[in-house]
Amino acid sequence: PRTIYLKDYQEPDYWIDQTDLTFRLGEDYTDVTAVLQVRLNKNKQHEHLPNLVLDGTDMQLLSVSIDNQPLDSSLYSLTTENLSLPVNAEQFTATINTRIKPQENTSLEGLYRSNDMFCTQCEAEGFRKITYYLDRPDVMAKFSTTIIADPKKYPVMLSNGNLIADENLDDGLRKVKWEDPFKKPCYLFALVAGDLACVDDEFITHSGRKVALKLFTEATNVDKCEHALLSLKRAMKWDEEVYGREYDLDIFMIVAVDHFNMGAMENKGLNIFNSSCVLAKPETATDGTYQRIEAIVAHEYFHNWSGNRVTCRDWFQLSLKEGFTVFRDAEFSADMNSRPVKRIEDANFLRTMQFPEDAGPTSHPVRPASYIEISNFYTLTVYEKGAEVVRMIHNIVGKEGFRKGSDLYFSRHDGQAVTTEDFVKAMEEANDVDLALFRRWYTQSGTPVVHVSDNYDAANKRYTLTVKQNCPPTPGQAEKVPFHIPFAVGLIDALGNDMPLDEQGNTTLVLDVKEAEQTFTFNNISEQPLPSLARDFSAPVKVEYPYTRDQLMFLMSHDNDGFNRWDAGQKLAVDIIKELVEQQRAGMTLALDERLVTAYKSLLTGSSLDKAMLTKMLALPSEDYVAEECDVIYPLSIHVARDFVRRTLAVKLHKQFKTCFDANNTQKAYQPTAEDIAERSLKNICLSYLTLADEQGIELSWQQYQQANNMTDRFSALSILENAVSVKARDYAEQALASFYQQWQRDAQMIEQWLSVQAGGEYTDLEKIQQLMQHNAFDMKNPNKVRALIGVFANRNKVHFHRDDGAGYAFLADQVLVLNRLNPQMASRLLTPITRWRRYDEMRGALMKEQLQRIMKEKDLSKDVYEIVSKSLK
Ligand code: HT7
Ligand code: ZN
Repeated sequence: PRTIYLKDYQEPDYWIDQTDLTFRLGEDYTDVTAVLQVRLNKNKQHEHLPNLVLDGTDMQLLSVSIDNQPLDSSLYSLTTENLSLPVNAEQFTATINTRIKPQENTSLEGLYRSNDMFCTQCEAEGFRKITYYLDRPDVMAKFSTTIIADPKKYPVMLSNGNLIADENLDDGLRKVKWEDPFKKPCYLFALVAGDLACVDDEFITHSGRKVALKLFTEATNVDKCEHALLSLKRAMKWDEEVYGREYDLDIFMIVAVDHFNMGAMENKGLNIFNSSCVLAKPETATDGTYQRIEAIVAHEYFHNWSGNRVTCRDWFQLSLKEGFTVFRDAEFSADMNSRPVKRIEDANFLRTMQFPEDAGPTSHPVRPASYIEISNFYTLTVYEKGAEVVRMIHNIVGKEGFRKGSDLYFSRHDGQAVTTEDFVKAMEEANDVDLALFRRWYTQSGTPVVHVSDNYDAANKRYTLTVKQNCPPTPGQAEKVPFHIPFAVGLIDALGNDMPLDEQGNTTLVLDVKEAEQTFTFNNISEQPLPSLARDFSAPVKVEYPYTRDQLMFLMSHDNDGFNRWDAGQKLAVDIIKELVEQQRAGMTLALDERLVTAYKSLLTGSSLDKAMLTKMLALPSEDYVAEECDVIYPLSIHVARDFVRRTLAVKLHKQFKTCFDANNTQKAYQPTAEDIAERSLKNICLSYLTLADEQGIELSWQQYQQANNMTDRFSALSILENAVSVKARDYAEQALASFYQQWQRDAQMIEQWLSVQAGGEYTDLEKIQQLMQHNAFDMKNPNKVRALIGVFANRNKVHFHRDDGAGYAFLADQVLVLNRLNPQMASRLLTPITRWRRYDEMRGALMKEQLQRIMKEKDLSKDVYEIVSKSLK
């Protein structure tokens, strides 16, 4: 397979100004007519008129004509990837007729079927499976879409923009026409046809325009639409208030589909959502689902400006829209819920999931320099680290400065396809700042490590911090130059108060770290302080400072920065768990440092933290995060060590957990408000500790499972029971799973939950997973089911996936090979856990590598899988 390089970018030879599509949707096949108004790109030098080379794959070409003159097949050339047409005028009309088979399309790219409906997914390069086209984001055209289909089977027929014609044809078919007044790249094209119910709402924009909001779903789900519509209206209002961005069409539609490779897609005026990311009602959705829906609905809506009105020049610029939009949705969620808790969740996610990517074989910069298959670059680096890069700019230029920069960016580039460089330039120019060094965040991969040492000179009341940065080598980047790191610092006195750090009395200063080594001096510091470093996770870096366990306990109860207060607890727990991992590996009896018990006790009894924050503080670092902090990963030892800590805390603090549980077990009517979500999360974390302590805890969970008035409480109880060891708990778990299935077998999202709670269960072995794959509930062609069963098993069920004989890895490789043919995007994503083989103990590393080599030998490897496997073996 061919590697594509950013350095080779060139404008296209031709532009397409207008694209008129006609779809005849049939049961066996669909015929597509594309009428393209093509114009020579005069920015480029041409000695003669080059051929028009269109992208296209997996379809049958029926006919082509240029300016209404049919072209004989001897006049054009056709390969499995391109159609090359001769050109003899600077402007012309190309008409292309193709036949496609959505019914057979299991890749879920292009036009495909989900249950009984037709739908599309064109980002990144799916449009080329619909018709021959210049499938690249810098080619922006105005589109019209005509859909002809049987109205009995497909009473709803949708596309981008506004409905401009609707007629019944003589042959019993119906024809509708949609027109999108905004020019767009083809990746934002969408079509949906099916027998769908619609829930209507409306939004009045800042300037008084009425926008019709429509959420389409299968009729059985109309009672699950309210939350998404509420979230949408909140997002529309927030974007007007915070960014001055108003919606631009008179209609905004969302469609829920069951078969979808990712969460959702921001097609202009017609967002398509994975059902699991849009549908919710209290009986079936957990608090986590409610919050995820709010965030994803907002994310896709925000793309209307950051992505659609201003789009990407090429796919190397993906973070231009994704990093910026993730930053926008994170700020929205912070405003709707708890800001410090959202920051903790995001930073924790980045450190746990993106840091390993940045240190692994597929490590790449936020703006990658090359790719084989662009679908492999919808990564945590492009999305989440990209959002952190935007956040750093926000912090450097300040809130008002950022608004000035975004205003300039949107007005300067409206209707254009641009680069991350254009974004940074707009920020620079609007604020008169120099971001020259800062740009390295876009081009260098890897996670910088910041080593901090300090010195207090009591005689001169002077405190110095010496900051050294380095970034480990990553594939293709052996040497790095220093990053510009905004490093937010506070100094804490012996009583736990923040010290003033400058004449204005500021207690947090952002140090501009720009060199490999720098020293910063603080004067008038009256006593030896304890530093609070990288406050609010001010940069996506690892910070090394030799805190003692006592100092971490002090920060846990005194740091005024919410993120660092939480992080002190994480650091303390990681340090203790790592010590236990060593004890376990040495065959010693495990002994827990009592200080962790003391710290947790004071959290439960004496702290003034709000409930959401307290829940975060009471959660131990995940096994994945501990693994990330280890030089060599011994997954089973980490599991045993962490489990030992949980059980010891559960027993020693039983009384405190019970008191906290009782105080928060208020049995209110369900509402997904931030306050109630926090209360439920605190209650349920207490319940999980109580269940570890004794049989009474197990009875309490069983009671909660049976009596809960909402899915958050019911599902928490189910998952606690599913992971509890006693015979009684196993019996309750079995009963609960059976009744859960009985009740919800017709609800797709509930079945996904049912599969995932089992897949991650401590007592679910590989044989049980294989049994579940044969169950009616499972479907290899449905990505949600694959993620829920196979994905959760490989990523969360550490005990059974990492079993000593390597059968877990062989199982994963088998499934990747099946998916390689059905759905390559899913196949390559599923591979991730074994690509990190170098991080594991020698035995496991070798077993994972063996499976990668086996996959590599497969004859028809997709580009998606080939790229990931070959990079992992390099
Ligand atoms: N922009 C959307 C990306 C997306 C996607 C990419 C590849 C394959 C399938 C996909 N479905 C959606 C989603 C987003 O970030 O908003
Ligand atoms: Zn996005």
